[in-house]
Amino acid sequence: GNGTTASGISAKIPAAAHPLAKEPMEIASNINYHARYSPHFSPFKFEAEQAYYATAESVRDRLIQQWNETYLHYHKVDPKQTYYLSMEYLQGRALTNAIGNLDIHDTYANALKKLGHELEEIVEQEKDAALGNGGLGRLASCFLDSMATLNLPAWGYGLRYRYGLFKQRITKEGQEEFAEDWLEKFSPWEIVRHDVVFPVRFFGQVEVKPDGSRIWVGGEVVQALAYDVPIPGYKTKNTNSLRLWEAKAGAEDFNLFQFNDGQYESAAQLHSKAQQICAVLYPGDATESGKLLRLKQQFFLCSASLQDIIFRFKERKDGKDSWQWSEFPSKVAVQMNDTHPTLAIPELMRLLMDEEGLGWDEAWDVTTRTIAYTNHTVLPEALEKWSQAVMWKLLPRHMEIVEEIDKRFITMIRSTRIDLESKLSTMCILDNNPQKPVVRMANLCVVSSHTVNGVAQLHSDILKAELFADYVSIWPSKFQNKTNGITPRRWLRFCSPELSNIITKWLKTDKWVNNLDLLTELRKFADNADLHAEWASAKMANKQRLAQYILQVTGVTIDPNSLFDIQVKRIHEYKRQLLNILGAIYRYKKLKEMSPEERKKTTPRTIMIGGKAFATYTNAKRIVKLVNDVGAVVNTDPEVNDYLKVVFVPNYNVSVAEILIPGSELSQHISTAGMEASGTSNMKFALNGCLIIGTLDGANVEIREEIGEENFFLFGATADEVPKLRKEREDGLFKPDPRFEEAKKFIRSGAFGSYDYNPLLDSLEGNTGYGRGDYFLVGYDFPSYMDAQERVDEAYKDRKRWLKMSILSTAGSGKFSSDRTIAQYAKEIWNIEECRVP
Ligand code: NBG
Repeated sequence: GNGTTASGISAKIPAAAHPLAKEPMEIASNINYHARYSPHFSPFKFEAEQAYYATAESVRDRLIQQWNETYLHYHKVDPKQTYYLSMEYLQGRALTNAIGNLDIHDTYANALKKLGHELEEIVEQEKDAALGNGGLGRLASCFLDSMATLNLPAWGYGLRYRYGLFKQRITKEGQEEFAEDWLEKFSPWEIVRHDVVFPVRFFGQVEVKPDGSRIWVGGEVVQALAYDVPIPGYKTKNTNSLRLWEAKAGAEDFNLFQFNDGQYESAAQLHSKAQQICAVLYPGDATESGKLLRLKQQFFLCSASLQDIIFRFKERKDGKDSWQWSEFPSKVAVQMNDTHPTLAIPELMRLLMDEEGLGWDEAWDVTTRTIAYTNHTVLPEALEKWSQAVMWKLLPRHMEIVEEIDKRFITMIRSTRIDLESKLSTMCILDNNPQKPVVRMANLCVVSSHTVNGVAQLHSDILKAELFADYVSIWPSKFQNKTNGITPRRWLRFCSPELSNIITKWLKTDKWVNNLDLLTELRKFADNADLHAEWASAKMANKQRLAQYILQVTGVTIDPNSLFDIQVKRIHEYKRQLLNILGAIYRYKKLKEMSPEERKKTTPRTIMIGGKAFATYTNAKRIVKLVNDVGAVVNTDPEVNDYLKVVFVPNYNVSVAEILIPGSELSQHISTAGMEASGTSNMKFALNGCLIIGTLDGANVEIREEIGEENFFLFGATADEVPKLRKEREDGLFKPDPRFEEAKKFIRSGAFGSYDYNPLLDSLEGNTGYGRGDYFLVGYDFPSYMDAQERVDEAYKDRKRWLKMSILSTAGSGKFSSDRTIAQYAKEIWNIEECRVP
């Protein structure tokens, strides 16, 4: 009926390329064109997968058009530009986001209908681009969206990992990891730039030239090849770029002689070495693996990106009158996303001195006026320290430069701040401890950056008061706060069209999508019965969609009328999924003890927990196993089934988050105070009208301020109480709450199977020490957590009150737009301005 032929591709609709098509018919023929003439599959098929690739390619034509215009415009205007260096980007899917930002969603949906397909089904064909571990990588992706939306001349730089974050499967043993092949077929969103190639060297030695200058020679040289992922802004022409580097060896590196001699492996040795560099994303999230390959990856990103930046700087200066290197910082801002790209500092110094001939002072001035650093954690295991021996071997010239930076820093302190002499051993960059000499990357960043920022107010305060306190006394104005944000496009407008339409209707404008502060207007209607009805029906639709999904991936049926309670994030002891599941266990036990009449008075709940555990993080994996074991018992217990379900959501990623978050009513952000730098899913949940149960940690503090303390279920110790509480615990002064003891005992009794949970439970007992002796204060916070949960149950019974709180959560979320965050970075750190493509 829709005119498709046996070949699947519509014969009635012509195949023609219209990169700028506006009408559904033109778009349909554009999609048809790609299905026929960019064939990635055998012809005669036009099923969902083929339709996805053809659709994506037709959208890509438009993105390329805008990208080219953007590049030319920036070239002509030559504004100062920002280069965001990050080892991680958690982009997720691109299709819905692209057609949403280009404002062509409905036209594409119509066009696909003409071709016999539903857009909603087509978009499901896309694999997530998961080139990141967690919040840090997703933040980088939200930032790219905001930079384009705000028309800022800004680029992302990263690596094109062959295998991104692993795929998680749950078996009887718990979590298992599998390689996720996001490039299995190919990605239609990347454009290879065969003309953008830079050499990157490793190993080798430093030679001194007759004039005394130094030069790095020898070793291995691989080529960095650029792949551009276009990043469209929302309802603007500006389309920026995420440039991902791939490592390649050249034909000259292939030893034909050896190959002909039958030595196939050694003939292609350099090729396989090059391939290893971008083979996998390193498991990062708050743990670091001190691997040579990881250091190679970091240097590869920094070197390729800086060569590209310098190339572009010179290119734009070509043909103009004279220019100076001292102008570089007025054209270039480099932002380091955590310490992973720290090598940008010595690499920029090296390029300026050894390649461009600048002296130390001039190179140092340029470097320190260009580079800024964002810190994302205070966890000691995540503060990178590289072995000096490894660094000397891999990057001999850079180590000379780092030594010199350190030496000059120490001299400066000794000559100007003798009072800090006793602090020097922790402040300097090289830790020369003979047992294990290391380079402290965070110290190198602080010493060499013009600005250092934390990612939420509390976190930035802690940085200034503790981790970087001694530097604050030297450079008080170097330290800033930039509270994280999320893009309202992906995290509300596109993932919940239902709620978005209601907001647009009540605000009488859709301008909130890129001016999120407008949401405060919703406060006026917080008690309006009509809004309540609409709000509740949107939430119900999203809950039903979520229930469908849960059934499909876990086989568990959940009731959309129960309270949907979600905790999704990487599994880590400091994030305290263990507190959540212990609470669920206690709830289960109490339900079992109740009479059927008493049970009927409780608030039915569905607790969903999802997240990946780092493959070698044993306790995190035990937590995953425990959640699954509890679910297996609770979900098949007919006595409690109508009142409680516990579901582990497998393989949590960006696309799964886009289903979970809109359907949530309560979410848990319950880290030990002072340990979660910011958190960003808390912002996504609140924006979607989900209430938060949480501690005073990270951005929770600011969320609570914005949405009102009466709309936030607060519990737990505060960050400043934590050290004292740990000490008390250590001194045996802690008296556990009987509910806490009861929950642990219940697990030990074998209620959830025979798996040995003692090591996990033992981590909640005994003397404190990092990672044991209840360092994360689960026991201390348990009673106040349970009390807060009771307040949740009560509040949920009052529908009106709950809906009002839900509306006020959304209404108070304006501050947490990444547009606000990026506007602040642009003004207060980068000093860049809008450069709108006409
Ligand atoms: C993470 C923090 C989160 C924060 C994100 C983004 C690292 C090193 N840090 O709290 O744990 O939201 O960064 O800033 O991954």
